[in-house]
Amino acid sequence: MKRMLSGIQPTGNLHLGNYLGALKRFVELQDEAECFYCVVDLHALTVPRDPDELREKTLEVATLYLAAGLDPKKATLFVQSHVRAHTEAGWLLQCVARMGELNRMTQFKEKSQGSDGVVVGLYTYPVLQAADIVLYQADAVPVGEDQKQHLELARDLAERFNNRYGKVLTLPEPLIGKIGARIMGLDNPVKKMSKSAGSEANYIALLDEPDVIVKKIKRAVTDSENCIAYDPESKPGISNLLVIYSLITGQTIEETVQHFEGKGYGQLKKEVAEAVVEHLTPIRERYHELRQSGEVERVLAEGAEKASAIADETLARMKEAMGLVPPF
Ligand code: AQP
Repeated sequence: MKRMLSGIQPTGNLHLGNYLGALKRFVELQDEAECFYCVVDLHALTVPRDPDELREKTLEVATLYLAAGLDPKKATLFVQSHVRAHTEAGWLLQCVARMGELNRMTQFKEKSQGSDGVVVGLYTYPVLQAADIVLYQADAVPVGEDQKQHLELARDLAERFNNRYGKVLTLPEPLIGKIGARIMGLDNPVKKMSKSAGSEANYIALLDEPDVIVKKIKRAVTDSENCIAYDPESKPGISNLLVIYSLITGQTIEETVQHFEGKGYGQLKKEVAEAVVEHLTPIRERYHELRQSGEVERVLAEGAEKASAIADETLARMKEAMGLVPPF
């Protein structure tokens, strides 16, 4: 059975892009593979955060994992900072990674925008991400398109480690959906939907109330042609709505386009909003039930124990291969 690892940062409101590009797929994969899913709270520290908000958001993401359908009997759910091996393995891989390859990371360039004020962790976090993955000897990592470059780095680091110190680490493959790997911002459909987008009109949060969802989709930027067709290059807004509808309803893009043939943009927006509201309502309701129950903390404690057992074993093998002296 293949092993998968992935994570989501507790950096803001989890949105439909995170759901369709990652979380929904996490749920599907739990029946096919041995899955480890974490809330990557250490990654969130790469940008200054209010400590209370970080605590709150970490539990929020973990609760959304459960509310969206992840089952702790099938998948191991944990918080990254609860498994100490991550930071240690991160250091070991920093001693394998090269400045040149980190300089090429486009996410760092975008998020730092050349400023001297960014923290060192933002620069080195792709290496910590590589450590997250190799510790579990993951064969595959389900992510959205934006993480592809980081995944390539993780694979390169694992390969370099193995070439230098002997075969210890599994080389991970990115698992990127053919469609939905890049849900675009509603207010700006040429850029990806993002938690850190300036405006809330950019995204549909998984916990948005139905009236908010309807309003945001109604205001989504489209074009002036009034012709429904799937063409991400020339019709990014309409194509984005079609992708959302198709992933939520389980129809192909072709079936979706056919369904909307001859209809206007108003009808498209209405039906997309209805489908999204119908899909997200049970998740939002379950989320609120779970947050009151204390169940999440229990699941995370159990998950950290299971994850640590595997991560500690790989870490010991890495240390031994590198020439560190036991006890590990
Ligand atoms: N727009 C998107 N479409 C499809 N997948 C997406 N993902 C993120 N945005 C989209 C996928 O969601 C997973 C978790 O992402 P993350 O929280 O670790 O960080 P991110 O990729 O940086 O997400 P955001 O929303 O853009 O957060 P901020 O604004 O904080 O940087 C990943 O698998 C990601 O690919």
